[in-house]
Amino acid sequence: MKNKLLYLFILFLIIGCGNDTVKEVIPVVEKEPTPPIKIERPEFNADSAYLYVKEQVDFGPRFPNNKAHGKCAIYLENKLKSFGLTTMTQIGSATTFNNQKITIKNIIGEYNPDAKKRILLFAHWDTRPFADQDTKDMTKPILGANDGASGVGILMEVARQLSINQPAIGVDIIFFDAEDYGEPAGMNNTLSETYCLGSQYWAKNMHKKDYSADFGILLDMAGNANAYFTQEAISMRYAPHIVQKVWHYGKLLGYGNHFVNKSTNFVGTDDHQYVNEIAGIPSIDIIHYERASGNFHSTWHTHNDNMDVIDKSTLSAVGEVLLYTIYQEK
Ligand code: AHN
Ligand code: ZN
Repeated sequence: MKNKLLYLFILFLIIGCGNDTVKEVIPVVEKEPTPPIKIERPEFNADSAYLYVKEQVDFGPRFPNNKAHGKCAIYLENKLKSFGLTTMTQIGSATTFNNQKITIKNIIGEYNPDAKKRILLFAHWDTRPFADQDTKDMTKPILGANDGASGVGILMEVARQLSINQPAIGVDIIFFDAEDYGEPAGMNNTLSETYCLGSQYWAKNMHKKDYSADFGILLDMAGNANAYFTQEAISMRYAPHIVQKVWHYGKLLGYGNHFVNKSTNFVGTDDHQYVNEIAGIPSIDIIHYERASGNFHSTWHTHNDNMDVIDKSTLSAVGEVLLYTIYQEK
């Protein structure tokens, strides 16, 4: 009885109140927070990548026909072989812009040589025989820690990881020679063809008859701190879908600060141009863009391109994105 009265009283209260005080009660359902996308981060050891960069730099400047170049070529092939890749050194010849006859050594490693579906990873391993962007000792050769050794060091650690965690596809790694024996700027307008002599040689004389890969990724000057990789023009012309895919993975892994949504037009060329145009493999270039100058890294073609430039967190970012890309392919 007492309860009934209470109900009536409450009912009376509700009816008696105006619309402005009685609010429709919407049940609040606690919304589940959207779970963060779970990304399986591939294993990549920046310390070993750094060591592979340093071991190259420790040989000294490495340009065609010099002694350190010969020693480093053996080191690179042996290292790839030690990770279980099928290796070879492709020997070729070329004439440089200043009429030097050079022997080209392209170092090649195949992972899963019988797999039909393949991707190609590449970087140049030679270093510039002069320091034309420096203000002193311009005729002396540079160490090329970033311009040369960085891309190779990252790919070497990628190769080591592939031997531990096997991918579903085949992966080819090529360290191109004689990328950086090109003519200094301002001499003539056929300048760009004097660069990338190793990749031009390979594209015209592939190491296997009818060699093909689904796509290619070039690393060049990808080891400095705060690296800023833009979507570069040659990559966007020939392989925009690969740029989009790799940059998307970069963001997924939390490296949107490196893999930025900005397109740029670099001055000059790079090895991927010939892999695209002669070998017909859609290929992209992961290369740092210097915002202050709109050019390459500030130490480019100077004696400051030494181990001080190399940053382990950049090596990790690039290496993880590459491995993630490989493991996503089926
Ligand atoms: C030119 O300067 C024409 N190309 C630059 C390509 C390059 C040099 N990448 C690294 N070093
Ligand atoms: Zn260079």
